[in-house]
Amino acid sequence: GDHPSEIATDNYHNLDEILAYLDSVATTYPTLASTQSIGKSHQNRDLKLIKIGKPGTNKKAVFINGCQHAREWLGCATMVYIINELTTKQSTYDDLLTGLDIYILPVLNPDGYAYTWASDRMWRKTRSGPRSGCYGVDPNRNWNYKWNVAGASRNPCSETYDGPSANSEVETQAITSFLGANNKTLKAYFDIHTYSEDFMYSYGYADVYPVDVTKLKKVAGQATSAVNSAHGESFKYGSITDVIYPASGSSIDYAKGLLGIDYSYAMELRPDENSWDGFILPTSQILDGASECWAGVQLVFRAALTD
Ligand code: ING
Ligand code: ZN
Repeated sequence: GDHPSEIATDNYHNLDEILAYLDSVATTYPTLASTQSIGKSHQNRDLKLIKIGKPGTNKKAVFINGCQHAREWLGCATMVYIINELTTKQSTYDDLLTGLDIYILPVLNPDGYAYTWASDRMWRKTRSGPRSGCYGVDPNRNWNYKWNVAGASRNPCSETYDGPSANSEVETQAITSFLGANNKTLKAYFDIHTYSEDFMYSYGYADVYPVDVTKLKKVAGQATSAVNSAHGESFKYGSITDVIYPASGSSIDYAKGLLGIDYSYAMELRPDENSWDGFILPTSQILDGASECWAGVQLVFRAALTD
């Protein structure tokens, strides 16, 4: 396009395109956005994030990532959508840009994401290994809080293999370091997955709840209403254990349980749970899928801002 940071928000993009887009946004909006590599993947790809916000002091921070699981392409596409919204419609989001530093990591699992473009569209895990002849660890079972407690496998060939040890994956290590270093300012953490249309909070390791579950549940309910109002979908909300299944070692349990980040949520985007090939969402649904997600995320960001 004739604008240096243009990207088609109604299409999927490979890793190189997404990472180049982040740099082009930082170049186009130098006082608003900057990129940073917070580490390297197992295969030496950058874990590149973008920070978006107006200059200021004592700002709160929020963090959101997509594509912890490689095949969940709508998650990465939604990060691109959000970055485009925040940078091209700055007056619409003036409160968020003024009050918050917004950290967006579009592709948490770049090796897996590249593999879904090159070799296997349905790949989920990282690409470390092989162990017992199989590659990859489920990064969302590998975080170092209540690791290997429930809904995770010790089998390296399983889709939910939790790794040889807690925090074994370099990707998990890099993000753990980044979140830990910013823990004082971080007020919200979001992990975006697909699919089955859910808005979830901790915990996933057992049928127990954070001490502030009343607030988490209230804000989740408001955010879910915002999501469903956007395009008439029927997202449900509740704890991971209650809404889907027990799953320990997840990033939101880590963000909530170990770091104590107030508003830690995960979403499962479109389509609903009755779809059988929901990871392969037609491009015609990207904009609606991304914009309804953003409606819910924004509600939480504003709750974090005004809390
Ligand atoms: N679902 C998520 C998974 O890792 C999830 C659900 C989200 C569990 C957040 C725990 C925390 O299994 C998919 N589809 O990946
Ligand atoms: Zn997932």
